[in-house]
Amino acid sequence: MMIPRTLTIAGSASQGSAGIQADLKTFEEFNVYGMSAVTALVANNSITEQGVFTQTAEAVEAQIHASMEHVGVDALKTGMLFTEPIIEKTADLLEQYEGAPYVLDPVMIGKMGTQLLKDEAIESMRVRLIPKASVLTPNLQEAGKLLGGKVPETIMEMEEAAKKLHVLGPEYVLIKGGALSDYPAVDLLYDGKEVTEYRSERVDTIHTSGAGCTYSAAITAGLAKGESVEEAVGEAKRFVTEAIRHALSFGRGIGSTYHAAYRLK
Ligand code: PXL
Repeated sequence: MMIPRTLTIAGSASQGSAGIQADLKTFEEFNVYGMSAVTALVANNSITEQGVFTQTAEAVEAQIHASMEHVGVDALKTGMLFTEPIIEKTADLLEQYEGAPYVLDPVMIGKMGTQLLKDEAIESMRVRLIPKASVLTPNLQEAGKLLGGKVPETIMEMEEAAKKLHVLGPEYVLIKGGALSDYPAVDLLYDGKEVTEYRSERVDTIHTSGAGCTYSAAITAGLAKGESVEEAVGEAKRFVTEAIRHALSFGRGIGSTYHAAYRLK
């Protein structure tokens, strides 16, 4: 039997809410085969991300080769990449194995404030990876950093940022407005011509750890199945909204999105 094959190149979030744990759980929910290349280990809990233990670019390379050569990949995503050498290596390998749709989630800062991408690596993400992306999925803060400007504060500013990010070379930009607390949860998808709006009601919760990872993993799963970007984003938005609505309030701080909520509702 064959099922669509997906790969996440991302960090391990020990708490289980974000990173490769969120990605693999989400892939399973979409009935696609999930593989991983681990870039770093983050020892996190609901209060703090305590330690970041990075992997070498060679370790990441060996893992990516294993998936690409021995199984094959129908769609992939990147999450926390952390260092410039890891970004450079990932970009080299994407050139070598080009073809599969690629979702770039430009993970920069954890919910508890830990830096998950080194400042000096932002330029290499901009130059080497963003032009290769089928879909770039920044939140507002990440959009501001990638553009070297201010963080968008209105839907109009989100639209401007999406258009500027598109100039960097991805096929689509999906800018996520979850942090705009005066609005429903509005995300904008821009393909270079048209802006499509995806809207859900705002769920009143602080327990959103892993929401961005889950969203981009769900989009990756849809693309692996051969869906269009518009279809994959629509389904992923519904999936992540349920994961947030039924979030799990573990610990004393920020709890986890519930990756199985969509199936169980
Ligand atoms: O949610 C962002 C994120 C992504 N990847 C890893 C993380 C986190 C947040 O903690 O630990 C590995």
